[in-house]
Amino acid sequence: MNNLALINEFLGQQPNASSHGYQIDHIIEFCHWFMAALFVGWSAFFIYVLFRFRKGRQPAADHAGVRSPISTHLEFSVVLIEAVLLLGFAIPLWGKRVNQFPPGKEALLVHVVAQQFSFNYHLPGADGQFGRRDVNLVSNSNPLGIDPNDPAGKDDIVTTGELHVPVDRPVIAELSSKDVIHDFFITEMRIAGDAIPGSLIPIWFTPVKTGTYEIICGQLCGLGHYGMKGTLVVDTPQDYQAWLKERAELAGGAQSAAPSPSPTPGG
Ligand SMILES: [Cu+2]
Repeated sequence: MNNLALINEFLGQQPNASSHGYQIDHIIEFCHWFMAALFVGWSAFFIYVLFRFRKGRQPAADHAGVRSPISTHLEFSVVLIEAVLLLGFAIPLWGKRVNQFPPGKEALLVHVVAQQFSFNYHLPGADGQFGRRDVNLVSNSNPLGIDPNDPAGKDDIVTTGELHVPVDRPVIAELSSKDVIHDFFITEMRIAGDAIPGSLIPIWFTPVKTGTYEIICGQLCGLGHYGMKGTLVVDTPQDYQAWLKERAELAGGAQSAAPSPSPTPGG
């Protein structure tokens, strides 16, 4: 990390843990420095004006105002820099995120279903097929309404609160919501996407550092919004396989034992 990037850290940004995050960090870093320069410039100008046009020196108003063209040039430069930031960097970067998804087999596909006030995750299990979901089958013990008669859903894994993914493999999270608009936001992965009822919205990222990261809801979604958090654990491939196995065993046990679901926080 170069010294200029320290402004992001100074302003409280979490360290990046995704493959594309450095591009976003560069833009944020440039914006911070640009805003810092504007802040210093405008503040200096304001203080100068207070002093230069004080009543003692300027008893009568000058109706012609400023004659120097410098302010016009400065204003134009600010607009130009902002246009370059937006059209040259921000929009192309966004275009890459939404148009260049990793090809099917390479990425791990997870269905993320948001609800007040937690995130549920649906994984396809060993067969790689997602079971059918039906809103009419949603219950406390079946939060995603997975059809028990669909063979593809038999080995599916459903978890709430904690999601594990392997390091260095692209993850596509397909976002949806059971109630209101939520936002699936992982700051370290430099990714966020709204979860909107009636829509399936895919987002993707590639984690490059193992560790535990916080997932937060980025939309004010109700009284329990503050507590709508989850955990993303980026595992080594071996740890990830172990987690999958553990979840699969739990799911198998759950079908026969049918334990009561854990309460959701703030709900
Ligand atoms: Cu929410």
